Amino acid sequence: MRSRKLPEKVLVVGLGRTGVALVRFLAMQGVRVTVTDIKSEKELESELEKLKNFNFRAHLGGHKIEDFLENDLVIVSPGVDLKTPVIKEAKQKGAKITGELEFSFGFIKEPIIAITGTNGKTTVTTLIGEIFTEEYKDVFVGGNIGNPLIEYVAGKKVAKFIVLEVSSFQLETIESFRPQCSVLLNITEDHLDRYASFSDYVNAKLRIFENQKEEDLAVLNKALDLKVRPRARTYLFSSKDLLAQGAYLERDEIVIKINGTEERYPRSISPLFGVHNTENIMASVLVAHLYGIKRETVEKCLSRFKGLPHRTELVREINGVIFINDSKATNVDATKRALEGIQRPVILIAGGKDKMGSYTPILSEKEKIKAIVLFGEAKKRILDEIGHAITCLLEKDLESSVKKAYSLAKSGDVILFSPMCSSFDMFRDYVDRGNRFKEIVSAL
Ligand code: UMA
Repeated sequence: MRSRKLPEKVLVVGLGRTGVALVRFLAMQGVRVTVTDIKSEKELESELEKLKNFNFRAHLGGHKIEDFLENDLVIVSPGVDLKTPVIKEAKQKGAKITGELEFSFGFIKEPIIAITGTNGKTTVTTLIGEIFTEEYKDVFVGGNIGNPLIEYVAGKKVAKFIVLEVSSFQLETIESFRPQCSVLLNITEDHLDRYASFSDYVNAKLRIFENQKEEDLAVLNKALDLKVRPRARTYLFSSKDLLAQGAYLERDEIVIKINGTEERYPRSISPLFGVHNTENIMASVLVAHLYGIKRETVEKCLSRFKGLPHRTELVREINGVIFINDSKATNVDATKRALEGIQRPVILIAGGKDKMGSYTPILSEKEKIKAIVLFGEAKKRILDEIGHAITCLLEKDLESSVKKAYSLAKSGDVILFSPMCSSFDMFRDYVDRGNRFKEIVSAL
């Protein structure tokens, strides 16, 4: 375990994955740790079970200002909004507040490759992680992908590289976090239920570059029209334009040009479909080349990486109707990208918790959409925004939506479950939601 001087008393806010990992680490270090969560003891049964051998205090069922003020440090989970009144008050009264990413970074000496973007970041983190692991063996792959960086800090293994998916929520609380290489894939509307405006969301994402120095690396999508340029040496990738330096698509080849060298990979080497995945692959291969990774390693990893569950995942074919699970599509742009990659008539199943963005971007794909079956909290707003242009049918839950979609489908059609919304109105998370979709489809 890596160590450094720690505060005596720490408050952890939120007892999800991040909170559990933080409490474990802090308790192991002998810190007096208190955890607070708005959920009750009953609702947090499984999290508390994971901590039964650790020494800590739990103040559940709400947050109390005293907890924030009597601890030396407050570490908030990424899902906790810093605009929550008790946090604002604590800040005003002088509480020291940080996030898990910044706190964990204080223990790290190893080079970090950090990946952010609205969509594709888990795919790119996994792919870069696979390529680096193939080449260097000892690599930690984590972050927003599911295993927070503090788990690495708490462990015994020393990695040569850390490949980290970072979210805008995690970046909101950084002060010194400095990746050696930062990757920004794309930015489109998302999380407008948390941010006051799109530009607030963009600014949170751009903080990935904040502490980088000239000797660091930045990999960016050329399509991003950024107001600020990173201080780090910047390399672009583009699925539209040819570039003198960086990564681009020329006919059916991905070209990587760095400082006078050129490598070409056939696009077909990867089984992942769609322009969005072409961009994900270009970003990953560009990073691999910037770190001098061998071509054979890149080729091997590209050809064997079949993608991740819940991201345009083929589930089943029944009577010529193809079912695709894209539960991870929690914003409109992700759904649009999934549709762009499908060349057949589509019956779309969508809906869930509304993140208050616009749903109209989906209309660019309306020619291939036969109907949209809607369920969940956001269904009425989606209907109001796009019902004039696409047939929309309202259902009460996921099961009735799948049955309705199947009743409308003909051989050759695709039923795409790509919700455009987050899952929290009816499910634990997108994984739970995607698994439920697969169960329903299996039972048809
Ligand atoms: N809570 C409070 N007070 C509040 C709000 C929430 O106590 O005001 C509590 C909740 O009751 C809950 C806990 O906080 O018990 C949950 O904390 P969390 O939402 O931070 O969830 P974690 O389980 O810690 O997961 C987080 C990330 N979640 C979010 O950012 C919302 C996970 O990303 C990440 O995998 C994990 O840390 C490990 O790093 C998920 C995600 O949806 C996949 N990320 C968003 C995205 O990808 O778009 C950003």
